[in-house]
Amino acid sequence: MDTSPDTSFVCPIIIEDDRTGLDTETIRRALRDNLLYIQGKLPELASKNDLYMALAYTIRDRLLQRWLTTQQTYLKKDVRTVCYLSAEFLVGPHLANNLINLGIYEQVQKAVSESGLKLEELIAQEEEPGLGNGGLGRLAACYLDSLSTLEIPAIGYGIRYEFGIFDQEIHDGWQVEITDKWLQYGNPWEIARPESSVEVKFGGYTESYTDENGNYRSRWIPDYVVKGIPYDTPILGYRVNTANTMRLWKSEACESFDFGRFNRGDYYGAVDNKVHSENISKVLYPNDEPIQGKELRLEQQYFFVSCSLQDLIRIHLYENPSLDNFHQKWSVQLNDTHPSVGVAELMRLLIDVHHFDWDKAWFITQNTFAYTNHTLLPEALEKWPLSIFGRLFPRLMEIIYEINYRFLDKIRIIYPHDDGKMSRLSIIDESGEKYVRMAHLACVGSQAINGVAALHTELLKKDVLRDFYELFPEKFSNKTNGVTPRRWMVSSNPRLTFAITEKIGENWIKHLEDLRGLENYVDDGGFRDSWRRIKYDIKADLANYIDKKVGIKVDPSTLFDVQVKRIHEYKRQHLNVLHIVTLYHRLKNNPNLDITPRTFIFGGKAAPGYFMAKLIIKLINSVAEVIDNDPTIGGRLKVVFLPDYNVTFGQRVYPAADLSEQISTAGKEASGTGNMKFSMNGSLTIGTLDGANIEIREEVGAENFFLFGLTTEEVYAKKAAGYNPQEYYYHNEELRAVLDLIGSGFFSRGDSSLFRPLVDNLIYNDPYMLLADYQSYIDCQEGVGWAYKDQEHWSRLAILNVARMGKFSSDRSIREYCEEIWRIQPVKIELPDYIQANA
Ligand code: GL2
Repeated sequence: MDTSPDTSFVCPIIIEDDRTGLDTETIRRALRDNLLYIQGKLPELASKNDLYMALAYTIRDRLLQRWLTTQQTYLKKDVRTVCYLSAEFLVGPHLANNLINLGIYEQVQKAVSESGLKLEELIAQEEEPGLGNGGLGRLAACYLDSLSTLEIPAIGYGIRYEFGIFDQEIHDGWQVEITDKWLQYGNPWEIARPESSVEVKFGGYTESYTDENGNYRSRWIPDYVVKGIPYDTPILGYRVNTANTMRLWKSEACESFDFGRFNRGDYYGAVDNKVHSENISKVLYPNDEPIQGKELRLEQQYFFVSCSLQDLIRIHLYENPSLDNFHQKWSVQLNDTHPSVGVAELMRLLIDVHHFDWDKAWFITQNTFAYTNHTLLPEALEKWPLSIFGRLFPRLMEIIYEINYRFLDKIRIIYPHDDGKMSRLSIIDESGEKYVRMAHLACVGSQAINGVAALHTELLKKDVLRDFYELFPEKFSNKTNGVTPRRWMVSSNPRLTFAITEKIGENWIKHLEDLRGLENYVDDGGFRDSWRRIKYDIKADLANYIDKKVGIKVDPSTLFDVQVKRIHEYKRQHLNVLHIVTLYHRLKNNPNLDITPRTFIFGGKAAPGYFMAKLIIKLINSVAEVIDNDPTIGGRLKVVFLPDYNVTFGQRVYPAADLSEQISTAGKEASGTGNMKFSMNGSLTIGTLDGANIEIREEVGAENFFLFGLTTEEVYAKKAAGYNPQEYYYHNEELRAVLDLIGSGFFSRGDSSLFRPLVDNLIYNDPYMLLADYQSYIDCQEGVGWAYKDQEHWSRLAILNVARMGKFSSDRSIREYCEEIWRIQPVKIELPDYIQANA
């Protein structure tokens, strides 16, 4: 079958094409058409999902010209392109975002309502692609949005997991994981490109041979070969014509059956290969931090990286005579170490397939890659046992040995007789069982290394990657994370967007620094009034949602105190619980105590194998139940755990929060990005000096931020001096009462063993120093309560928070990457005349 482009086909496109028009009437016609001809449904039998699908196809049609024109322009202009390699892209639902970016929300709303439907209901039909765990995957999605909006040539490469992050249900207070079947009714936003499939080798052995020019070469004879099929999704920028591509790879067997085996009667053996190949892109590993030792995870990483690099090389050779200038045309960003095997794979492709000599290949490789580190947790630094790595990728193992050998040769000259240095820097960890250290491979093979918030980058330099920093300080820089205001303000908070735009125009959506203009209105009583009304309405909507979802009635006039993020001990959801139990305990002792009524809202998934995180979820739900059923509390405290926290739910909850909980142990959260989303939507932060909290506080002003807890230095010092949580337990009566209450079985129907592991862990171990930060947190929360009572004052702080969040747009982050790491310029995309321009 011939799948190459056939240039003899000439067919002009008609101007008033139903697939490109942006006016209400054309959209209405197109919607009806797609319902009939794509969904195959008559209107009277169409389900909401059919209508959603018809609308999604209608909108996708309007992206296609922009997308194809973008790709064509890139090819014609032979541009430099950034390629973002990420094992996760947590993009969230596409429909509403595309409507906003195209500027046709109102037209579509009208077109839909003329057909007797509600746009919001159709938007709610979309099954979100949960192809990520949390912050890291969501950051990749925000960056794709900004890359397109800033008109930067870019491709995002990842894995098209058939099953994304699990859906979470709560049964009897416990998390239960349900398979995420996001593809079961089809995905209208993607286009499969089987004609661009590539093959990836696994296992087997290598052999050397002499080529026709007398050069020694290595050949990889694999055990099996897996096919990667790309699925493309257009990512449109905000009110620009640029639509970049997110290309996700699905794995398949090269042959459906191994006929040799089949004929020999080994039916199961023949099917085995197919099953194994398809398994590679089957499921996202649901751990927030790297997974150690799971062979399939390593296969996933190599699979998508090899597919992507082969794809880049093919695109490159389409426009360029050789790969000599590969590094001048592509900048490949490694989103954490998950894709860092790419360093060895590009070397292999250049040397084995394209016959470069080592030095030239290494020059190109080093100048192609850049590496972002996303974690400070030592246990999260990814390393793979040599035994697994070498068995799966025998040729890459040889290449890594060679890279390491040459690298250590240089180190020996710089630091003679320093064996400690050598073993600390080595890509191979030889201290016990041998491992490949992925961060070391990434550092050695990249031209730039960055952290994701100022503190994080400093700690990388001082601690985690210290030896590398000493060796090549010029490679290191900080790129503080950001989030896209298109999704996290415009799409998720239309009421606030309207109120802001009414005052300062709409420029802020693309230039978030312009929010500063809001400071002029902070003294305007009328503005503060409407600000509060808006917040109240949004909270009332969330209250309805909570009632529908979990059957708990909450009062929108109470302080909405929210912590939504992955459940992890270092994020300290249980510190939040200690505060709740403290308030409860105080109210029990003094029923007339004057406290600010609060609704505590939690959301987040625990890794399925993470016992303590799951116990924290159970604790939250148990405390919620007891407090809710205690008439003496009289609604002054409510605790809600909302199941299945995801992007869609995030869009609902950030706008409704009054208080954002960012309470990780200082020095543990690399950056955080939820902290930014809350603050942009006018909630105040209670937080430690950790990750991007520090920069948020710097921007919004110390007086507009509730700070508590130990600093990173204090944490280190306390640990070094032999931290003993029991001292806090014995010296702080209230803390002891709270821990004892939890340990006594009071919240667990008398079962005093249930929360024992959690309580004991705090009293005798407390690795995340909750007890050390407890009093400071409780005092700070008291300040929050008082501040909230003065609503005028609170609104002032909230407005100032929003006004000063300009720095945290992902547009700013992407500009910094472009200028300082990628050296890539924007490229304007001009649509052909017959396409109707954006609104
Ligand atoms: C994380 C960090 O934990 C988080 O602090 C950071 O904001 C994001 C994005 O840089 O990256 N690292 C990581 O492995 N996950 C994160 O969310 N999963």
